[in-house]
Amino acid sequence: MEGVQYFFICCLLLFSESFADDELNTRRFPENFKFGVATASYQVEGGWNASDKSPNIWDYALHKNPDLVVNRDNGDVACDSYHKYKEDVALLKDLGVDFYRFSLSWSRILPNGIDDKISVDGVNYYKNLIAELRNNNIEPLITIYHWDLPQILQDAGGWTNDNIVDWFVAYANVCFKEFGNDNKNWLVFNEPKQTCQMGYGTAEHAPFINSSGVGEYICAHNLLKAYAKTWHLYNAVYRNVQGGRVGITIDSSWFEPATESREDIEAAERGLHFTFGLYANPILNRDYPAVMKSLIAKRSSEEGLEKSRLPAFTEEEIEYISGSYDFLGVNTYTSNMAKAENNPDPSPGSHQDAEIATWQPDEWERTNSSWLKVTPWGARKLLNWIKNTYGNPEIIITENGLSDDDSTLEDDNRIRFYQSYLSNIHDAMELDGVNVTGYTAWSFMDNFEWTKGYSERFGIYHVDFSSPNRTRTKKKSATWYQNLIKTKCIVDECIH
Ligand code: PNW
Repeated sequence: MEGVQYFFICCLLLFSESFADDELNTRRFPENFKFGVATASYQVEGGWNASDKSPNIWDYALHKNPDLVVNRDNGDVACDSYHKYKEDVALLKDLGVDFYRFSLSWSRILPNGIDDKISVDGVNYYKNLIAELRNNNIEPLITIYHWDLPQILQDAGGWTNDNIVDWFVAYANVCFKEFGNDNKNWLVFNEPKQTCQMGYGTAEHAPFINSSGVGEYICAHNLLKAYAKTWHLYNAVYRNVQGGRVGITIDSSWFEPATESREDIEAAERGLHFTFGLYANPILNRDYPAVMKSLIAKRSSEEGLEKSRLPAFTEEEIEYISGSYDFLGVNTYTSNMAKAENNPDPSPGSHQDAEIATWQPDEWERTNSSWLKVTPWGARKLLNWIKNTYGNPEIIITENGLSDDDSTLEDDNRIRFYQSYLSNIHDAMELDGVNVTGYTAWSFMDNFEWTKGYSERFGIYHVDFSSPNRTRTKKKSATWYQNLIKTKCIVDECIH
């Protein structure tokens, strides 16, 4: 009998301990902490050939080869926000967000890619959207580039042609000039890793170029130079008159060492440097991460190459890029386990070059996206790593969210997801001193989830893609988020 009792007490303890891990932070977010929601041009706008807009790399690739996407979906109409922006802003107003993060379509503003001709209709679309937001007391947070390069520039090599540095800066200049009086926070790029690794490495995203370990690094190199030049342009020409701030959004999985061995801890650290550090280190510190430079140089020489596949910055470039930010955008979704790869794959590629093995254990809660497992603790660890690696920069979480399959508007899973991630983010702020000033839910509404089309739904508003009207309907999570914004509290009642 005593044994049975003991067994029960043990179970109870174990049970309550695992619950304790899940306990949510019951204090309010600071008064000045800002909440918003996000979208991106190709994922929501539609109007793919409205007025003089020219095709971007997604338009082009999906028209040419519709089978690249689940159900042959594409973004031709998407949520039709090009026509329905007033309705969108009315929903945002009701939701009560402090800001709305959206992106600009380069080929809508500059149909030729270069700045010889500015589209009046393209510029007016964004001016109208921004005015509508401002009239409703919602701050815009503009992403200048969220993956939709004008196809005409891709025809000339896109991000692997180093002329793109000037093409991009000319485009950014138009954006600052046209919209900078009304937009004070700029994200120059969204997730360069996906642009370069998936676009010019593994061919999973437009322009679907297969050049692992070569094209993807040239892309990164040009993108970093374009980024710094854009920041310096703003700094020299616009900052005094417009008074805004310029940063970049970088994403990474958290990498959790599989064991406490030095090899695995270093492997996990390498995972972070090869994904986050590739972009963050030149900007927030100096140059590419040392471990990337040495490992890629070693592997390149083993391949018989005279030069490293990772291009080198000059001293002058290192200096110019270093410190070119006013805040850092971070997208956080998931985690991976990491251990040292004992039999490294010798083929070129940013994944292979890192010489690590990564996986997501079966026990981790799944979502409707194969890569996205629910690991709220990883968000806290990633934030701490950024703080410790880069000297505690100001961070805005520019995306976080989960997908489901369109089966319910009662999306309790999504509410639990947001609660658990926000709880960890709040702990990172309060207990670990990470300087987070804002949070953005991905996404405002269901939208075109790249090669997964409309089969993966991230929205807190539902969109009916079978109706010509693209009817928006509030999900339960939107009601929950509305309350969070009002109370700054992630649970029913906060204690402080
Ligand atoms: C982000 N991963 O993409 C993008 O910024 C959004 O456009 C996208 O809709 C959203 O997250 C959801 O996917 C990611 O594999 C795509 O780790 C893939 C990954 C991370 C972010």
